[in-house]
Amino acid sequence: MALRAAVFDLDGVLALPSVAGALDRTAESALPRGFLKEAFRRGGPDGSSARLMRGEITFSQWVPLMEEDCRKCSEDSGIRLPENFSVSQIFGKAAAARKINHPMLQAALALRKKESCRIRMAKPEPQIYRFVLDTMKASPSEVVFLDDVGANLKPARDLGMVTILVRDTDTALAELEKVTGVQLLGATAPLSIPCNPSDASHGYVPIKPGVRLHFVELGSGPAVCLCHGFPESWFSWRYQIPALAQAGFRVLALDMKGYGESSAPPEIEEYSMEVLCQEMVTFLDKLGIPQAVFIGHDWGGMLVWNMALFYPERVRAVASLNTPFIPANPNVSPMERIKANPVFDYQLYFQEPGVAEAELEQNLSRTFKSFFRASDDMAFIRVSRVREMGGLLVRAPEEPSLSSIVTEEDIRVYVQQFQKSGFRGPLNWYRNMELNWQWGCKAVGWKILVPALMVTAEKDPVLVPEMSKHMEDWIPYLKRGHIKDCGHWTQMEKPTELNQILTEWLETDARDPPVVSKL
Ligand code: CPU
Repeated sequence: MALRAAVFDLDGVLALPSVAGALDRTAESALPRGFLKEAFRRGGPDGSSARLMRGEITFSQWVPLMEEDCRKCSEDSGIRLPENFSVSQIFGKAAAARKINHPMLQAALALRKKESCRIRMAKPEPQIYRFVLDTMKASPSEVVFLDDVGANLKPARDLGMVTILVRDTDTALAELEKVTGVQLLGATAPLSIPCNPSDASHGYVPIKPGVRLHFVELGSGPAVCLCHGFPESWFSWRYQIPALAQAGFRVLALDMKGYGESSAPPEIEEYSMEVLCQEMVTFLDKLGIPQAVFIGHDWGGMLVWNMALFYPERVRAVASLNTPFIPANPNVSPMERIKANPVFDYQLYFQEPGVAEAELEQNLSRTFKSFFRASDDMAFIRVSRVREMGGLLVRAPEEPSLSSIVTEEDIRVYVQQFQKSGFRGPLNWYRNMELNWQWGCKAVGWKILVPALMVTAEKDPVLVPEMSKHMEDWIPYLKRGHIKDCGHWTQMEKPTELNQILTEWLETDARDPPVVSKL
């Protein structure tokens, strides 16, 4: 009979190293082999460890009981416990060191079957195997069962399941490949699973009368604020939110001012960098967050560099995708600079209130399908000679094809987000060039010394990597990431590559608590 279900043990198979394995090593170094296992088994099905495995008691309730079991085993066997013996330390360390076994989880996803619940049974009790079969409505011969403990495989085998003893990931995956006929090896890329708007936790922070900021939150640990660009949404971080939360951070993905469920006041000056940054500080104040890591893309990137420059005491670390940090030049007005670069022509088109709003709001689905395209997709918008052509979307078909970087459902989310406030607030971010420059001139000569990361995208036609070449002059300890074959929409075009860069940087440069809290 063909296999229909693969059942993966968690500890030691989907998460590594196993706590049991760590136990063995501890026992090898400090205690005779088998001592801790013996203590673990003490009391049989009514013992403390069996109750822990069935979820009847918590880890912290179990620790003193296990200490007691160890003491009794020591008395019975005459084996002396080491002086600094601590169950909490042994298990706590092992549990903290555990990491998701990505190739194995990737294989589980590839097989697209998963099963997990608290059922108050523990392996190798025979009922748990029958429970799995009932839940999956599968017969034993349709199931392959993976565990790193041989004793747990026996009842499965006795029932007629195929079993795989997991000693190392590659060998186990090779066996799983053989029995399922599904290619699983080589699928080692870290996961990038998007989050779904209706499953997310949504928060709302009142900033000042008439202005609130909306955000989606996931995870616990140091706070990480994700700031999107034009014309996007908190949803642009859908692939990053679960990955950064999984890496041990409290992720807050904002709808920036003017977007989605955040307020969108009509006045242009409400969107100057100075006001936007002040409001981000209020956002932290009202949530009681002394410092956060700020990660921004596009206009969000511009905002996070300014946060690092003007409010370094609130910035644990800063990262920008695509947008370089270029200090204001007091001798060159911003309009002069924009006019000097043909790819910024669309920004001149954006200046007249109402014009771009009318074009971009006319058919939201067409607007987003035209914008959100991969670097190698057919381009429907051109950023230069926009005024001369009479608009941004003049070359876009009425029904643009769907790019590989979005689904129809993704487009529906963006359309729904923009139905509330349209493009006026988002376009107002472009209409404060002079004010932003004056504010930026106050910081001439200042350096950014908080941990910083610049991620360039090889094929962004506007924010080209070359623009970032002088950043080390102002950010001497800058770290860098670069993503090949990536256009402007970095988070959705290369989620796996980006998640890898961000999690590695966060783990090394933003993990520890801040040295000082300035609140
Ligand atoms: C161009 C035109 C329409 C829609 C999207 C784009 N971002 C892609 C680029 C939009 C943008 O203009 N960013 C600013 C950010 C601050 C620095 C200058 C560029």
